[in-house]
Amino acid sequence: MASLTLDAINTKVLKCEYAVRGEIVTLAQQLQQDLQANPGSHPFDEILYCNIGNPQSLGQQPITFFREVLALCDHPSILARSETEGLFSIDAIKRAQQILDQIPGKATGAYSHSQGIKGLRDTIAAGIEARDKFPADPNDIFLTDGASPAVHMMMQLLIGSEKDGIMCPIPQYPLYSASIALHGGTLVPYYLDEATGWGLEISELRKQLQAAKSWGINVRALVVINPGNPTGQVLAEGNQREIVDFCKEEGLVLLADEVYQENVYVADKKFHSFKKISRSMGYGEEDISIVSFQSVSKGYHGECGKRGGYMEVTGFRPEIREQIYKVASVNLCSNISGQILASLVMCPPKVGDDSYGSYSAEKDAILSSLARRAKTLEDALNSLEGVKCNKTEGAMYLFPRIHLPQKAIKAAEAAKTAPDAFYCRLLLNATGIVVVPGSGFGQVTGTWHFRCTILPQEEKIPAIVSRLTDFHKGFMDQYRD
Ligand code: DCS
Repeated sequence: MASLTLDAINTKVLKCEYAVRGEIVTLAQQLQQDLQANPGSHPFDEILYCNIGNPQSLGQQPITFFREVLALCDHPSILARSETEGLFSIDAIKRAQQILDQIPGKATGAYSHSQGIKGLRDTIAAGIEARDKFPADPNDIFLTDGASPAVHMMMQLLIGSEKDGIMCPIPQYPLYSASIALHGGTLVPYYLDEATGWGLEISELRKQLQAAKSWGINVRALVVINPGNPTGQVLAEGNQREIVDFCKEEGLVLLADEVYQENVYVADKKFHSFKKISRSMGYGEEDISIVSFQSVSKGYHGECGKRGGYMEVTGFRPEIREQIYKVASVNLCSNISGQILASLVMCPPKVGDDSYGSYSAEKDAILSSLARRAKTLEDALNSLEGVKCNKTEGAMYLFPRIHLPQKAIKAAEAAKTAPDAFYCRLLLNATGIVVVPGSGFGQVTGTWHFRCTILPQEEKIPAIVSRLTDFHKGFMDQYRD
């Protein structure tokens, strides 16, 4: 046996947990192998992965325009062929040419500037300006391999020891708890209020900040995920203003996770970036530090595997910016396909462009289908005994609360597992549906939840609803107190 033992490795790695790909998913993979080897070996014929926000793995098709541009950039010799004009849309050809002209040597196989290709950052800044109606500076953009490395980079910058605290919502997307653990900081929780649709109360922020200070924690930043993961709420503008004021007064960096900015499904809510809100309040660079995270993985495009994203970093002193640049440069640069996609996401075809019709039809079909799926699943969950599910206003998830009977909680204890994990495991074994226990995201002690994505293709939703309903009825019949 090799000599390295668990007690010799970094304890921060041992402490770090990431439930979205945790034990329930490992079990699902085993069941899938069983099904392949022995069809009919389980009471279902396929595994339905509702555990991860990975739309294309469940059949969502990529946006044609985006892939045309990517293909042309990656194999520019196609641009010289006479038949290309018949095969690709005119604006995709034009955009690919423009992008290639912005890349030194027209080489997508070369390293770029550590913040990303300047021309692409110009496009992204223009896209942010068009979205927010406030100026954006291409030098504030750091292109990254998805939002995850950007979050890690900021944690690396902000956390020196366990005395450094980062305020995070509970429930939260476990990238935050995991990266705080990996960097050895302290997660300072603030609880979202389930009873008010996962409301974010400033009084709760104040209370938790004071508590952390009293333990000697230096709180450096506040994470806000808007639209929320796993909770699906979209913040009201007034609430965002209060959050901006809170960060400004307390001198906290506002880490604004805005990766679901395109995923809003309700007419009475709109996405507003925190930078726009703060600028509209008259605050400038000197008043507040904001980092906005964006990704190509989410929205209507769902290009998770391409690993593209950026952070827009505003309100930092030049000497801190240099340090961020240094950290970015240690990674050399993010991948070029992801960089190109980030520029396309922030600057898609416009009215009058050749691709506009197909682009907007594809986008609208995906977003309106997601909204219908969310509503159908939410209604189904709310019809179950002891289940209460807030509305999915945005993002890609439902996070229902399950009131588990004492008998089920005792059975979970006997099985040495958390009650919500117990429920999720039985659900998987009975139906093939993979969801993530609420404990992976954090929840008020004594309450139990699970997270289910709204991503399975629409024609699969009725089967999911009926399997889930049958399972839940059976579960309650077995465990009702
Ligand atoms: N921020 C939030 C709120 C996310 O939900 C995710 C991914 C990320 C950042 C990071 O994504 P990228 O690195 O791909 O840009 N969401 C995970 C989830 O909950 N399910 O799938 C992945």
